[in-house]
Amino acid sequence: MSYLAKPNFRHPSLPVNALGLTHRDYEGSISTLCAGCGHDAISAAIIHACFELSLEPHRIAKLSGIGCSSKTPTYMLGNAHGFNSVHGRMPSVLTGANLANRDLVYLGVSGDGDSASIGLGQFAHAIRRGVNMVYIVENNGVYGLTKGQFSATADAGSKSKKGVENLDTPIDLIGLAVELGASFVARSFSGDRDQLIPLIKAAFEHRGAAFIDVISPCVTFNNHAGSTKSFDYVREHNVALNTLDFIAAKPQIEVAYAPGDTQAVTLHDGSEIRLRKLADDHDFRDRAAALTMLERHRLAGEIATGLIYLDDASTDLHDRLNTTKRPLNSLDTEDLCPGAKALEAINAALR
Ligand SMILES: Cc1ncc(C[n+]2csc(CCOP(=O)(O)OP(=O)(O)O)c2C)c(N)n1
Ligand code: SF4
Ligand SMILES: [Mg+2]
Repeated sequence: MSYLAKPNFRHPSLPVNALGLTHRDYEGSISTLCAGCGHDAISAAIIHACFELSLEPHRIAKLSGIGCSSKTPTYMLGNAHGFNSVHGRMPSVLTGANLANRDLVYLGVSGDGDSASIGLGQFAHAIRRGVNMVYIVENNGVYGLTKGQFSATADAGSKSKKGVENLDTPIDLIGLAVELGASFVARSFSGDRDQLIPLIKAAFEHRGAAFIDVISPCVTFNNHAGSTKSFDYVREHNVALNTLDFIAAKPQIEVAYAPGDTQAVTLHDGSEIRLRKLADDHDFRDRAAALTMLERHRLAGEIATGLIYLDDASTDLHDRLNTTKRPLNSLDTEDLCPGAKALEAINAALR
């Protein structure tokens, strides 16, 4: 059996969101991942973010590739649309689905092997095209599902469980996403729920390619001394750039935030994120500064987390292609065949 259904019973007084749904309505099957895997904490954060945003589960499309990380959509959002694609091919499947039906909320879940190794080209083109999606990489530096080989995000000098040193230069998906034109770029840690949940919520309300790299330790193959993706290493080297609170446009949801030295950013649906800068010098609207900042922390052996880059006036693939505002399955003959007069006008314009 590849999945275990969760029992339906629930506490009668569980809190409900604006849709009258409980947290349980956003859960999926019981996880079959190793106990303590970082990926399960990310699933919990996604579930919580969707519950708090009152997203209608049937309006969410969750897509993934292959890997332990790509299995996780089964463990969340059981009432959403799901597509478990081929290894590294999630971005093109998501792009096609998004073009066909822009009314759904797209969540791409991937791994560092899935996106930085076999799927690197797919990752690059979905990001640079500005596909409206939340793209989450659950980054553990290894191929967990196939028993712990180094992935392309493993740091040079990082040691495998058997003591072998990785000699290759790592790919930093965050730097790459900024370079490629992602309009929302953030990094977080599966062990930091307070930082991760508001980032996921803000990413859902952003229009354009929102990318979140989440360091997610693999407790079975990459959580030892010498690994730079272990729980201990990430806790010791984590430099948070900012703290965030997400303020939903919908009045039913209240979020506490510390007034004072915060900076408010309005997202596309009218929601706000409020950021308190922790590192004095990081301006998340400055693309060039984001790249310099990443390099500075990399050289110091630190992992910069938080909102790294945001273009709050971003566009998405539909804006760029000037596509119809309606899902393709709602178009009828009249829309698709506007008649001889319209055809004559098009032909005249081409003469
Ligand atoms: C075309 C193809 N090549 C190779 C594989 C074998 N394979 C399955 S999962 C995987 C790597 C998964 O690593 P990652 O995306 O980092 O996910 P994790 O298990 O670490 O969460 C590989 C190489 C495959 N399934 N399909
Ligand atoms: S092998 Fe690693 S990545 Fe896969 S479920 Fe276990 S701990 Fe998680
Ligand atoms: Mg991995």
